[in-house]
Order: sequence, then structure tokens, then C-alpha cells
Amino acid sequence: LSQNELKQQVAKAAVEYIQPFLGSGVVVGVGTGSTADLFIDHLAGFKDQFMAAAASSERSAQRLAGLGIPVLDLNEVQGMPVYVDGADEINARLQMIKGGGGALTREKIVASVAERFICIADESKVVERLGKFAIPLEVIPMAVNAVARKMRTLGGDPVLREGFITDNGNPILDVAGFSLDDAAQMEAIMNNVPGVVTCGLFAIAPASVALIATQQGLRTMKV
Ligand code: DER
Repeated sequence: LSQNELKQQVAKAAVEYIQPFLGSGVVVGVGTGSTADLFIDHLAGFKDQFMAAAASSERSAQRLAGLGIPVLDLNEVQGMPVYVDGADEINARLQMIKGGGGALTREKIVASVAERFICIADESKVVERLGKFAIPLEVIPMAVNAVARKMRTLGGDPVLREGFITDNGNPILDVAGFSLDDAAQMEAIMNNVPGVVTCGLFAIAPASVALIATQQGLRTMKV
């Protein structure tokens, strides 16, 4: 199976997985990226089974609206049963690196309002240890160099994501060079660096379940 076929498989599986949580007043939290795009496309076939979506990016909001799915501002949402999103890396504890698509801040916010985070990924995202993928940091513009220096003192190798600005108007530093034994501790450290808006480690609050598409079929990971 091609990677796109694997992503299609897991996107479809996610729509099936969330069926029991749908209902007339339900809001579905929707992630960002190429796998989330396919989830959105499948979700559109069930738009009469839930009320609206909460989107984690303008990209996803536009795709949802384009398919006739109402998109709510998160301030209109009191809670949601599920948030479905991809990952750049995920380990056996369902801790993730996210932000490859640059949506990490709104992803983390929408995920924080949901009861369950359902990660959808193809097998290439599953790793023993997080950190081969550089950790994205959304940073306030005036703090880019201060945060980069701090990352270097921590042993990281920060690189500005050239020509990219997030939906929130901020630049991103991608920080390579960390091999993470304790991802939650590193997330806490990075969260506290002045100027960091969001760290792309989703380790303190990992996914609740991961649906992984593999060449041998669909695999479900739980903690
Ligand atoms: O940027 C993100 O957090 C995306 O969810 C990313 O982690 C997964 O993107 P993909 O589905 O295009 O690989």
C-alpha cells in the first residue's frame, strides 16, 4: 500500500471509531495535515450525525466549510468528546511530536478541550524514542534569537522555518538534536522558556488512542 493509501485507511477507520461519540449536539475536534485532510473528507459523509467541527487551523477550517460542515469558533464550544489529528512522531506511550504542518498551537488548544485525542497515522510515524523529527516551537517574533540561544544551551540545534508564519502570526523554530528519554520533562522545560508560545511535544498530555495504518492492516495503540 502507498503512504496515501495507508492514510486513507486510517482516516476511514477514525470516522468509524468516533461513530459512538457522535450525536445531534456534538462538536468534533479536527486536526491539521495531510492525514487530517483525508479524515475531513470522510467525515463529510457523516455531517448529519454531529453538530459542527472545531478546527485546529485555517487550512482545516476551510476544508471543513468547503464540504458543508459547520465550523465553530472554539469560544462557542464548551466541550467535545473527540479530537482527531495526525502526528509527526508517536511513541508507545502515545506521546507525540507535532507541528510539522505548523498548526501546533491551535492543535494543542483544541485537543485540550476534547475528552479524547485520537491520533491517526501511518506506520512511518511510530518510533521507539521521540526526537528524530525536530521539535517545532511557535515563538513570539521578538524572542526568536533569545529562544534559539536557550535551545542551544539545552543541547538543541534550532533552525528558523524560513518564510513561514503560523495562523497566529508567529514564526517557528524547529529544534533538532534532542534524543528524548523524558519527553514530558523536556516539554515542561520548553514551555517555560520566555517567548515560546507552544512546544510541539504532546507528551504531558498524550493521545488517548492511536489508529495506525500498516502494511499488515490497521493497528490500535492504547496506553
Ligand atoms: O502539523 C501537525 O501537527 C500535523 O498533524 C502533522 O503532525 C501530521 O501531518 P501529516 O498527517 O501530513 O503527516
